[in-house]
Amino acid sequence: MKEYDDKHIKNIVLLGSVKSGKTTLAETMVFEAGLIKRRGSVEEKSTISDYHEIEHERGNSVYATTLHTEWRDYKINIIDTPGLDDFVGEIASSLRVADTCLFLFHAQYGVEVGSEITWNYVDRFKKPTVFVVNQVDHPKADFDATVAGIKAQFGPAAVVMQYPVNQGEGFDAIIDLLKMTMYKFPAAGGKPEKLPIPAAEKEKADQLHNELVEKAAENDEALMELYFEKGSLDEDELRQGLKLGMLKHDVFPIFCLSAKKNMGSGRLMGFIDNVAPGAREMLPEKTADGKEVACDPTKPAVLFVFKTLVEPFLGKITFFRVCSGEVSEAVDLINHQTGETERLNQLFIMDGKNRNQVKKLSAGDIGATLKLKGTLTNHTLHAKDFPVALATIEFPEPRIRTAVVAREKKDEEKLSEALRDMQAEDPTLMAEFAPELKQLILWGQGELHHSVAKWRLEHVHGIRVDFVEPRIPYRETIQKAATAMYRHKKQSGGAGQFAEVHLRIEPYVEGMADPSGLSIRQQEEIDLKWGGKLVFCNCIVGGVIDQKFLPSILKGIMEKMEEGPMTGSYVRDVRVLVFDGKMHPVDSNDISFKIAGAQAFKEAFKNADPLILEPIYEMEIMVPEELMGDVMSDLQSRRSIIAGMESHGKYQIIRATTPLAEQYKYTTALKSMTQGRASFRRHFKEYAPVPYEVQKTLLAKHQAQ
Ligand SMILES: Nc1nc2c(ncn2[C@@H]2O[C@H](COP(=O)(O)OP(=O)(O)OP(=O)(O)O)[C@@H](O)[C@H]2O)c(=O)[nH]1
Ligand SMILES: [Mg+2]
Repeated sequence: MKEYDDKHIKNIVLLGSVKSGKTTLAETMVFEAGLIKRRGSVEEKSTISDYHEIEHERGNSVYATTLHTEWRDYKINIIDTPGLDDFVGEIASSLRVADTCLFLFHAQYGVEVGSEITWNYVDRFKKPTVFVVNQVDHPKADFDATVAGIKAQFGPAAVVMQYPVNQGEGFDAIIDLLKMTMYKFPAAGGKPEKLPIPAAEKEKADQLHNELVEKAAENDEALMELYFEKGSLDEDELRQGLKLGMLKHDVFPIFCLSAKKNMGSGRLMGFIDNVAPGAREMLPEKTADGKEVACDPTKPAVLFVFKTLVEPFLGKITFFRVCSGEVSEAVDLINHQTGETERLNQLFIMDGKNRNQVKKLSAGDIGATLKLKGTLTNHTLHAKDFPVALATIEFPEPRIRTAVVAREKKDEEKLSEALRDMQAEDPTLMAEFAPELKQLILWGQGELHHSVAKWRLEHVHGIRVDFVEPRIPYRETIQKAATAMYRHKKQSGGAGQFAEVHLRIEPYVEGMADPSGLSIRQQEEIDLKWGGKLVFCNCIVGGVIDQKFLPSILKGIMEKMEEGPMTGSYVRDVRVLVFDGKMHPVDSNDISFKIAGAQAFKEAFKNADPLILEPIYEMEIMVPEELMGDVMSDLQSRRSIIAGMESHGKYQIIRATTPLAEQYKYTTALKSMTQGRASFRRHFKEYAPVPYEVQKTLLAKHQAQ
């Protein structure tokens, strides 16, 4: 394979909604460059990028895949990402190492709901962006409406660079406003004929050309002066202005093409070569503590690991970007996070599952290696005397949960290990054993994300599992004060046991008054690890219980707080006042007071008007206007309180609060209600009392258990 230096490498990431044509475009870009003889298709399950079995099964990309093409003197590294928002983690990591984003839209659907989430990431990193309106050959393609949608959503920085002359099924020509040329494609696509702009299009093309020139000039004073002097800019000046604007996130050129018919990909690649900023033109990489690492091949080597993947038969692949310096085969680097030396025995440029072995990789390039043991996503590998830790990828928090059960008991340990490995590969998955629920909980981005995890457990790790409804982390509390006493007395043979505890419990609220009729001698305020508080007060008078037994009483109470009297859930927000009791000079000991404390607490709890609390989440659902009614009535059937609605272009944002217990499989429900055209975010809000009927059911269920 030809070697490219840092000045001839461009790194792009393909982003955009589901089925906008990212994978097809990646394939076309490789084919058009002559690197493959036959162009694969998503339908035939033969693309370079979607090579995983699960992607074939689903017909969607699931993993971000790296591949490359070569156009003129440049190597273009491409990362093809999945459009489904279940796989937003793949977008976050790809964006971290790409320089320019190609943001695709389907010309029939325009700006779709998922774009918003992806755009939040692009905007956060301020990566240069090109909008690509794909599928202009679609019978219902509407380029102008898509452009209007893009401008409404992403602002006036979006500027038309090309437009289709005859969109729809007969599409075969594009007018390019930088070159002021018409590109007419042969029926099979590929290399176009360059023609003058036809008279009928002249006026429109001139007007759009002027808009483009103004946009390019805006970004540089010298260019602005030139523009005022000459009334125009030449091609090179335009390119310069566009590049500056793209670097500042002030210009987003809009291209159009048909990836499927291979009409327009060559011109797009030409633009990437000539205008899209290269690795050296980007802002320097930042270290975790804010220092800069310039993309410079003459400096010591620094690699950032953005992805790891375990493939059957191949083992672990580690994907990295060379941020500084150069690496050659068999180089030893230090993993900053583990302090271990890792040897990169072989270096590869990955095209999907195909490995192209290379001797060296230079700053700005993206490559991979095999068999690194302790290196994970977000780690930095650096030359011996150049210790740096690069800023890491911030992955989105998981949105939904499920409980995982191994079908066979013997697999339980293997399951925990496999989940640990999968988490290292995909930090948007999170597995934890929840002691209060007594379940292994797997958090993820959506049900599809979960089902991919299940598929991997079965097919890669050989563990058959069931995903079951996770229990709800309820809480218990009280609504009024109650008093109780408990005497623990045991006389059997040897040493006896004796303890008597009298206590009062009260609902705890922030800043509550001191208790009436009791005076607190000592008070301990405990922030419970499951939320809320326990305030434990010693109100003993006259030493009826020795000071030394109070920790044991507290221990007994904590046991009941950890396994509440009603449903076995954690208890929160209680003040306990121990005010009386009795000791025996010989038989009293720690264990007796622990038992008496626990039992007195349990007794008092029953009489204190106990209440079950459930977790409530704030939901934000973005949905096309015409589907709002369905989504609202579904929310109401889930005991939600609608907090408001707000319109956002052709979408409505519904805000609601919904109990966690009503959200099982919500992403699937929402997908099927809206054919995947809605998205939602949620975060924990508070614990709130369950309705009376629900409490009754929960109590009955617990008693039956
Ligand atoms: N007519 C037409 N169809 C296209 C074009 N580009 C892609 N398609 C088809 O659109 C479908 C989706 O294409 P993909 O390339 O898988 O889209 P994607 O954006 O990678 O989709 P995800 O990975 O699921 O997000 C496939 O059936 C493609 O053949 C195009 O330019 N014109
Ligand atoms: Mg795809």
